[in-house]
Amino acid sequence: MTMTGTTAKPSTKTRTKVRPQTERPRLHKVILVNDDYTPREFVVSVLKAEFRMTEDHAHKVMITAHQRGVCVVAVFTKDVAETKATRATDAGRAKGYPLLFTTEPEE
Ligand code: TYC
Repeated sequence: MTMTGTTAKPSTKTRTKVRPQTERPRLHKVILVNDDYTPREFVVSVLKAEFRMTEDHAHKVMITAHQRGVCVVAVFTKDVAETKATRATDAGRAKGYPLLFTTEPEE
């Protein structure tokens, strides 16, 4: 018996990449940016009000941004991070300060 026509050919079947269905959405960092004009105590008050920080934690975050230029405040889903960054930035603007909070996706 001959075996003509039975040679396997490379599969050309496409397949969507398999991955677990348990992946959570990427989180986004809220970043506090230093400036030369916003009073330290005002930065602390915004961190407490908008990010529900204790005085102690808010002071540490403010000092880190003051010394290093930026500090990660917290991580949230994209929508929440953007909303909080906008509200916190607007709180400074309402007082005439250049206080800035930005967001960026986590790696
Ligand atoms: N650098 C400001 C000052 O000396 C205080 C400050 C800290 C402002 C952190 C912004 O993100 C900031 N008054």
